[in-house]
Amino acid sequence: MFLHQITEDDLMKLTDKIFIAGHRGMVGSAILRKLEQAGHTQLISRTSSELDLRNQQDVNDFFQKEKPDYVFLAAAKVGGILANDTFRAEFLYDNLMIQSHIIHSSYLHGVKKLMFLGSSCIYPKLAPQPLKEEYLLTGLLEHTNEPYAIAKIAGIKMCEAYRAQYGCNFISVMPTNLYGPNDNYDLQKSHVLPALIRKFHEGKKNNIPSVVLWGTGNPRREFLHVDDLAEACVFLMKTYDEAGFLNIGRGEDIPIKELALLIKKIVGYEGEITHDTQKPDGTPRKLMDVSKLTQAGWKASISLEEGIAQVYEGLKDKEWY
Ligand code: GFB
Repeated sequence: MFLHQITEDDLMKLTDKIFIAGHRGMVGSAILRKLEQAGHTQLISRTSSELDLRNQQDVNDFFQKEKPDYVFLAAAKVGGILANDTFRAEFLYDNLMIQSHIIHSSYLHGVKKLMFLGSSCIYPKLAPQPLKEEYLLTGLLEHTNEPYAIAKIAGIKMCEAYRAQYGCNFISVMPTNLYGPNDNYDLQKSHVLPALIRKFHEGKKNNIPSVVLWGTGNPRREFLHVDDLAEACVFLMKTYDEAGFLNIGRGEDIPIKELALLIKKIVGYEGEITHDTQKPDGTPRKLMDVSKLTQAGWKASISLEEGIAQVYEGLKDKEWY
């Protein structure tokens, strides 16, 4: 399919077939909710037991059969800093396989438009802040999540290459750290925000005198609610057709130790906070420059405090609650 002048016919219609890869994950389920709320009726999804995205033949057979018009590539093997550093081979192999098979089959079967979702960890560990899209590949990556970052960078480059050689309208977006419904609360594999909500809650419930924070608490992180991300993704799928990828964030960050105090307050935990400095700090900072996104016409709206309070409210069904 050759990239032609984008016309009215190319805009994502409510009756177009849309494949959300990774629809049970935190990002995929948020995009699915947004599309359903907008009135889209032809939404296609497969669980990982129905379709192993690491199997090229199965992915191609699926595209052959379903012929989606649009694809949100939100399927990935994801995790926090410890999971990334522990399962390095799986983070590289699974993500390379999943994204390569979906991007290639989307090309073979004439998908109108594909959105590839990456992550803010693609940037060099010590890049200037806030992170501009042009800083990609200008320095060494953070060791703990290098396999995942390399896979995501390969996905960006694959979308660019398929646009250049085949005229595919494949776009890439790089969200900052995310939180929200369907997050992972496994204390070894999760990201910091859900981990601290669970630790402070269990501390309060079981009267535990102190909660352990990994690392020094000095790194800074930016957090975006996944419903904000999903809204940005649907907006950009309808309006953004350029070659370059886009950062998606809120444009402000917080030191981990302050995040801990905020979550402690929201949960109502009254004990102490101690530091396990044997655990890695990871990247000192990864604040996204969101000026390209702002120019594209989208801005985040859910504040960190209201977002965390809303997430905490929704956890009552968890077995550890
Ligand atoms: O969220 P997190 O695991 O991932 O860690 P990254 C962020 C910071 O929080 C690190 C600290 O400095 C952690 O040491 N932290 C403090 C904790 N307490 C905890 C805790 O109980 N659990 C966790 N997990 N962290 C990830 C990348 O990096 O960012 C992924 O590894 C992905 O590939 C993701 O890019 C968005 O923000 O450091």
